[in-house]
Amino acid sequence: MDGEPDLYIAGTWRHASDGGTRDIINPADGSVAAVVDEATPGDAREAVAAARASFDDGAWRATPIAERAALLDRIADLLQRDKEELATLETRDTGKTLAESRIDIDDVTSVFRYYAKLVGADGDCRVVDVGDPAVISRVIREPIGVCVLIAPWNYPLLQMSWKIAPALGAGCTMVAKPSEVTPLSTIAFVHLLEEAFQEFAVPAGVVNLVQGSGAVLGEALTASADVDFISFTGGLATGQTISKTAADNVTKVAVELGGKNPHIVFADVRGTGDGGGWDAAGDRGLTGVFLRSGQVCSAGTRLIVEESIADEFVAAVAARAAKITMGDGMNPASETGPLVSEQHRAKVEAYVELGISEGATLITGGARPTDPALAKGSFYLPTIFDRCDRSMRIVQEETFGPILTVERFTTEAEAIALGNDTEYGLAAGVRTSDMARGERVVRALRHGTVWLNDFGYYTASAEWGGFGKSGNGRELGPTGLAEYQEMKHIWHNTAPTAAGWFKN
Ligand code: TXE
Repeated sequence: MDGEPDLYIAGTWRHASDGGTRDIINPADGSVAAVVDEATPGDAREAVAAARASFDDGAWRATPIAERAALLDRIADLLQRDKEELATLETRDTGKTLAESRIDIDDVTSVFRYYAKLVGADGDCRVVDVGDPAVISRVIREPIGVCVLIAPWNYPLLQMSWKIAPALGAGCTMVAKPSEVTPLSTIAFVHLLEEAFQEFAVPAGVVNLVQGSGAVLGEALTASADVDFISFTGGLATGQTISKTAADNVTKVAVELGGKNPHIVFADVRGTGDGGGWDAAGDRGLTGVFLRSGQVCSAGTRLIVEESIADEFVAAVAARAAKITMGDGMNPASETGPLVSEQHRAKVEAYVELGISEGATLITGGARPTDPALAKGSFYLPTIFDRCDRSMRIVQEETFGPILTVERFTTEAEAIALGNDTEYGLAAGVRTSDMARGERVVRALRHGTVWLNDFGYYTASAEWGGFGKSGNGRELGPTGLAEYQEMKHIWHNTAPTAAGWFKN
């Protein structure tokens, strides 16, 4: 960053081999937040080769599990020590508020703590009875090998931590590539890792870091026969490209590709029962989509409301949406920041134009803010479209911006059908005070996470991932570790005999 080398390959920091750099823009005011090295495909190939050599050397995967667990715990300690620095970088880079960035760093810490415990507790072995007392049969887990970890720009360090923590815990080696839009926190984090690695004498090449354009580096990272596993979080089109490329080498791929997440609200939220009532439902409907200006893969962008309360409910949410305080994430008064870039705002604006042309009713937002203090940033007002239906692209496609669409239903069956009528399937929310109905609906919804009378939460110990085109594979939880492991069945005959099948 800013003249210091930013690529970390085989345990050495270096500049890009062609001297290339990229300006990293602060989306709150359009200023240059930092200048970072931009890797070439050759640099990316070297990073993969370094990870391969380090894995094949065998020293890292032979490290005792307890030591790997202690390393993860140490990384968690250092994350807390450097929390303010990392959170500030995240805010400058993504535009999110400092309060959110601090929560992100706490969440990153929890991920490392969780995998420290899980890895340490994992016996790694299942004994199988094959019906012959002379045979010792066991199934063990081994690290999958060289991993390529590609992260997006909305939760740069958090998404990367969901990959690096289990990969390290499993004994893999890796090449990490953050989004070229938001590499700053990951660069700082790899410096932190280096400090922990020195304390634990981790061999060179276990973690390698390149940053730069995915389109330019993609092939070097995903078409290599030296790569055993690719974990990708990002857009659907990129996930499809990576999956196709990886297929040539039959490389395992796990992809998390976003969502178009329904938030179903039944009329009985008026009650005071378990549903938490009207205000909580409206508040979660608002926060579920406008937190981080909708740049969240699990954002509740489709509000599906029972017809009898729809007018009043939507009016209440819209009134609050219009009062959200936008501003620079470093200003404690800001409730939400800008979109991540000018290009992304242009995409969101195109979706708003589309919604209008498709005949949806714009009831709030639909424009840039007029406050001159926000003129240099890529801000966009919280926007709500009422009277939407499933034929509209704004209801089907991920806009990844502060756009809420409203659909209405009259029966439970209709609500379920609407909730499942998406090619995605990452997350969904259900609001009701009727717990029997709540249980029926959450079970009927085909989504990876379903919240009943809540919205947006996750925890390191529960799996995260999607049905349908939201992706395949899971992150977090025990499955998030298993993705980085191969299973090996060892059949040991302690009293060898000839098979005697062939007579001559
Ligand atoms: O994502 P990309 P973009 C969605 C959201 C957004 C859309 C596009 O709808 O509007 O995706 O965003 C790297 N080979 N999500 O264009 O391109 C890239 O450098 C290898 C959902 O920013 O998918 C970055 O590191 N890598 C999402 C990462 O892929 C490639 C979060 C993601 O970028 C590559 C963000 C290639 N050919 C956006 N091309 C979520 N699931 O949470 C790009 N990359």
